Amino acid sequence: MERTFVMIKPDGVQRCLVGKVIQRFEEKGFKLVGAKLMTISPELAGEHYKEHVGKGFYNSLMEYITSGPVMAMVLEGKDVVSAVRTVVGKTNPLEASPGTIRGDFGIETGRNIIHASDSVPSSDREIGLFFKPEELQGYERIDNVWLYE
Ligand code: D4T
Repeated sequence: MERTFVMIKPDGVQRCLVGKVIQRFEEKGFKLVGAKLMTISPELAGEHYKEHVGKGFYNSLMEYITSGPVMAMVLEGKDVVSAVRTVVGKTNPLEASPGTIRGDFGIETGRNIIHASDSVPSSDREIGLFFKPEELQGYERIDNVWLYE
């Protein structure tokens, strides 16, 4: 089954949105297979966001993402990469639809609460950056037969 990497950013942790955000994914039907509260090192931040090196917002993005603890997670489910991006909403929270996490909880792109992988190759790379294989749990949700046809 497909997996994706999701991270509640320092603003989401500071604003006590961790529970609400995880609840949305759980209620949607996605399975939480890994989770940890951690502070990202500058090295890990640089690796994670290496595609943005040289962009105008890069330095402020590095400062923001390393400024406090984040909640890193791995979710599993059918088409979970694109489905989670839909639940998360557009990068700019003011453009994100109501009902999405960014649309409901945020205002600015530089404080947009949450990250989610944008493709299967990205999710593989990001899960590998943040989690060791033994930190991911294999189990079956008890409601699995009611989530999947
Ligand atoms: P992430 O990667 O955090 O899930 O965000 P997105 O996938 O939705 O958006 P992105 O890769 O284009 O941007 C990564 C990260 O940089 C911040 N950012 C982005 C910013 O501060 N100013 C900007 O103009 C842009 C485009 C927000 C998310």
